Formats: sequence, C-alpha cells, structure tokens
Amino acid sequence: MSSQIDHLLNEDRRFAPDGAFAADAVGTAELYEKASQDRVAFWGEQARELLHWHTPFTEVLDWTNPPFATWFGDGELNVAYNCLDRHVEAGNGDRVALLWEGEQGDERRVTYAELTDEVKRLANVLEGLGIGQGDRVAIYLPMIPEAIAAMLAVARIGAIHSVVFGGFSADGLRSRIDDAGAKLVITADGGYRKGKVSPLKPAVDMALADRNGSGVQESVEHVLVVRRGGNEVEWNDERDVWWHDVVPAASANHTAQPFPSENPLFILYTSGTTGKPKGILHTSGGYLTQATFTNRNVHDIHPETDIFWCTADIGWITGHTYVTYGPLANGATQVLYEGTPDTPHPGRWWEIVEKYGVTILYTAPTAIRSFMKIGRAIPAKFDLSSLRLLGSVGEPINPEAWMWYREIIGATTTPIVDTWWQTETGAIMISALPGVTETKPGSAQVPLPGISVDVVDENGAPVGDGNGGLLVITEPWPSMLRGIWGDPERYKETYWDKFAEQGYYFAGDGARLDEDGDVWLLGRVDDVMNVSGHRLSTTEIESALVGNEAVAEAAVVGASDETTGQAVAAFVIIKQSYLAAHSPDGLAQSLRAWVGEQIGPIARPRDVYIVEELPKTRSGKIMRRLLRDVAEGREVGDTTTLADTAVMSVISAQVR
Ligand code: 6R9
Repeated sequence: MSSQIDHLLNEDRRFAPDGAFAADAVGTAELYEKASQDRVAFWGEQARELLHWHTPFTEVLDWTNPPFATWFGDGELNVAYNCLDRHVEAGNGDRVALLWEGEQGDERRVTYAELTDEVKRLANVLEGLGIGQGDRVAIYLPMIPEAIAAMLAVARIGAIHSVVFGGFSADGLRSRIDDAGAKLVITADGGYRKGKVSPLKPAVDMALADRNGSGVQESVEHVLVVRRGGNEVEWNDERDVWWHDVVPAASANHTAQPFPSENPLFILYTSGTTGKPKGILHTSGGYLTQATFTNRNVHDIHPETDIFWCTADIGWITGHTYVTYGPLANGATQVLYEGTPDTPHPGRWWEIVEKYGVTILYTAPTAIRSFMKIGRAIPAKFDLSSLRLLGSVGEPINPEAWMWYREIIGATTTPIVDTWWQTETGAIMISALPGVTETKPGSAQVPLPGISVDVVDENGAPVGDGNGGLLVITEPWPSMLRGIWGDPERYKETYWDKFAEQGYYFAGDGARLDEDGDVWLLGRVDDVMNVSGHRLSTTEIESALVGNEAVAEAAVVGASDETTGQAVAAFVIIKQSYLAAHSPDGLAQSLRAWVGEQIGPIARPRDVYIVEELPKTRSGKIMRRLLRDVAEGREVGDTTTLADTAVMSVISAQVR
C-alpha cells in the first residue's frame, strides 16, 4: 500500500501557533509532559481539578477485567451539579449559558442561574412522573434550551437519557425506545426546519401506537411535550403532559444527590456494520472528565470571555459532548441555533457569528465544503473578526477545505483543530492543541495528553512512521464507552476481539503515520478499496478530486471489477461555472487524467459520474454503500437513514 497517499502526504504547508494565541492558550506543552510521566495519575489530577466530587475517589482506574473499565470507581458526583449549581454557587449565576437563536430569528438568553432553576423544576417533575436512578428517558426535541435542560434534569436524578435525533422517523424512534425500554419520552409539538414547522409529537404518537400483537411490552408511561411549533397535536390525557403545565409550577428546590462515578449517564445509538443500531453506553465521572478537559484544552475555552458555538445537533455525540456537557461543565457561554444553515438565507451562520461575536466555531467538513460550493462572497458580507479558533469533526477534512476554512472564515490567521473521535470514544482523542501544535492541513495529528493510539497491521504489529494500517487505541481512556446497551458480547466482538491479544480497541478507521509520526485518517476501513492488490483510500482520491478547480464535492467508492477486484468509481459535483462551459464527457475525461497525475495511474477512476447531489446521512456522512450500488448497477439498498431520501433516485437517473 506504499505510495497511494503520497498526494496527501505531500501536503507540506505548516502553520505554527500564533504567538499571542499561544501566550494565552489554556492547553500547554506541560500537559504532554505530565501525562507521559504517569497517564493514570494525570487523569486523576484532571478529574479532581475540573470536577466537583461529592465523594472523592481513591482509585483512578480499574482495568482488571478488560474490556470493562471502571474510572474513579469509588468516587461520587452529580453531573448536573457540575454543569450548573457549582457555577451559580461560585457567583457566576448571571453569566449567560445559552445564547439561543431560533430559525425564525426569535432569541432567548438563558443564564446559568435560570438554567439551574429550570433543571431543578424539571427534575422535580420527572421524579413526580416516577422516574428515578437507572430509568431510561428518550429525548426527541429540536435544538431549543429545553433540550439541554431535559438532558441535565435526567442526569441530575441519576436516570439515563437516550437522545434521538429529531430527523429520525417514527420507526427509528420506536426501535430506540424499545431497545432502551424508555419509561418517558420528552418531545415537542414540532420545531422549525427549513422555514417550516417540522412535527415531532405525531412521530412519537405513531411510535407508541398499535403495539398490540407486536410482542413488545410498552415501556413508555408518559410523554412530556414542549410547545414550540404551535402545530396541532393529538392528545392522550392519560399519557401526555404539557411541559408548560407542570414545569413552571414545580418547585425550584431540588438538591443534587451524589451518584457513583460509573452510574450510566446516557445511551446513544449509532449505526454499525449490521442493520441494528448499537446503543453506545456512557457513564458519569470519566465521561465528564474527558468532555470537560478536551473542550477546555482543545477548544481553548476561556469561560469569562469566549462565545463558543458547536453547530452539531444534540442528537449526535458531538452535540452531547460539546453542546451540553463540555461547555456547561466549563461554565462557558455558547450559541445554540435551532435551524438549518441556509434558512432563510445562505449567510445565516455567518450572520449568527457576527451577531453574537462567536469566538470559537466547531463544525463538520461537509458544512465547510457546502459553503465552499456557494462561494466566498456570502461569508464576505459578514464581520467574522471575532473568530479566534476553528474546529473540525466528523470526517477527514481535505486540505483544500481546511485552507478555505482558514482563509475565508478564519482570515488566514485563525488556528484550526481537526479533531478525531467517535460516539464510542465519548470525547476528542486525536487533535492538535491550538497553542502548542504546528498544524498540517488534512492531518488530525497527535493523540491528546493521556491518550495512547497507534497504527497497526492486521496482526496488531505497529506499522511505524511512514506507513499505513488500522487505527487502534492502546490504553483505556476516561470517556470510553462502557458497553453496548444490553449486549456485552457485541461490545467485545465489535471493538476488542480483533486485537484481543494486544488488548487494543479497534476503531474501524484506516490511518497512516507520516514521517513525523502524525496521524492521517483515511476513512472507515470499510471504505478502503483494493484495486489490483493496491490499497487505495476513498479519502485520498476524493481529496485529489476536490483539489481540481472544477470540482465542488466528490465521493469515491470501490466498485467490483472483474479484472482488478475493485475499481474506483467517482461521483462528482461540478461547480456551476464549469458545467456551463464544458461538456460532461470532457470533464469526466480530464478528471480521470487529473487523479492519475495527482496520485498515480492506479488511482485513476474507472468511472466519473457527474451528479447534482450526494447521498448523505442526517449527520452529514456520505453513504458510500448506496453509491456502490449505483456503480455496480444494482438496485439501490436501504435509503431510510438519508437526510433526503429522494436524492438516490435523482442520482440513479443521472447515471443511467
Ligand atoms: C465525533 C463523530 C465517528 C467516525 C470515525 C471516523 C470519522 C470523526 C474525524 C473522522 C477523520 C476526523 N471521523 N472525526 N475522520 N478525521 N477529524 O463524528 O462520531 O458519528 O460516531 O463518527 O467519524 O471515521 O470513526 P461518529
């Protein structure tokens, strides 16, 4: 697999941390030093410094029964107390926690004192509805302050939340409710999306209707409903409760009880290689420690002055860790935006950055590339000078998008942190520290202090610098998943069996170490192609394609081929100006040649399909499986997890 990613590795632009930024940065080189002396003691120190423990722990890590870890096992804490009460008690109750912006332009500012008050009332309501420690509560809400309050109130009483992304259908909601056995669902009548009210309560009704004969015992006793969309909803008097009827009337006195460090905090479902979503289980003390630590040091949070904005929905792990838990545990002020980036106009995000003076923006490459597609004129209309740090998460960011992000959004001075992690890891694992690391466009670079990763071959042997293989995590970490809900066997099988001998966690990502030992993520290993015995990365070819000035976006899959095993099939979106001036055949021909020049003849796509859209999940990941179906001339498979289910028929028609 020697030279196939030379294109990426030939990336030789380097950006040293800005002196003024570094001088004031929270995360310093000392963290690496401390962690390398004693990794476990380092995490113990972070947990003590960053969190309030009702009962201090005496043991940091128990790893005597791998892969089942216990972090801070005999310690007790209350997660919500750490995110709320302690800031109020420290005299920061008037600090704004949430600068909320509705899609319609309505706004609410919620201080730490107000959010604490709301969460206490809600905690009393939940207890009144019979919810207690260990009970599961499904949360199916739009991006409104009540969503954050709901997560924290569940945490406050030691119960377990399962947030289901508002874009999931009734079916998706039902399977998650059933798997977790949720006793309560917290939802809204509807929320705003693309300028319209998108109903939520009707999906809950559908998910809970008609269980007779399904063999599934209904676990849900109540549905708590926030009024947001104002849309008509059906009402079941026995089961349904309006939030506004019970929460304001509830007592605002509620004492946060301590819970064990390993008390489960949440379940979050994520798709695996099989059809059935996995309920990833996270617990309290370790998760909150690493969420708080990474948000503080990677996002360089200065709680008194920063305005942080993580654009992820709370339905994803990024929203859990860097909207709810990290920023609030750090006492930061953050923007919470309900709507879509292009409603009512394509500059909506930049308008929000200007309006609130956002200083730190954390978003996904797919968003950056879609802004690239509409062009720099849109962000140029807004004052983005408040931004001092940019972050990227969710997929590999190609150097072109990285440079665009830095130049157009970050005024060519703003550092970028490319952060690698997963639902399973709970918090950031690999990333630059913005005040310390010299950054390289396209590389996530180095494991954080206290985190140990490696790149190994199929047998678990380290590949060494300059080589590619599989990314593994070699030591347990505080925010690691504790299991798959209800399925300990699947937990072992999926993540630990592959390198059982070494005791490594298998991340499922391909990676390469460059000559400096920096990590370059190459996409999921199921996205790695094998063409004539050469391993090719989808990411690398996509990066080369996007590096061509005619291309706005590209997705590459390995399609089966009689002679080469797999062949490269590329789906590209061409910029408007080029489409008008060139024939599709000419464009496809020149892109094939381009990739050949950039990477080598072996990577030259067999097929280049020019399309208008790419199929993406609601979290913005390209569904290559569906493109593979098209490239191999098959019937297109299950499209239910696509953000826009119509897109595949358009692509199939164009390709034909
Ligand atoms: C946080 C999140 C996890 C998968 C992961 C990897 C990809 C995430 C990345 C990245 C390259 C980065 N991924 N961050 N790849 N560079 N900075 O996205 O969690 O939805 O569980 O996805 O996303 O493939 O394995 P999740």
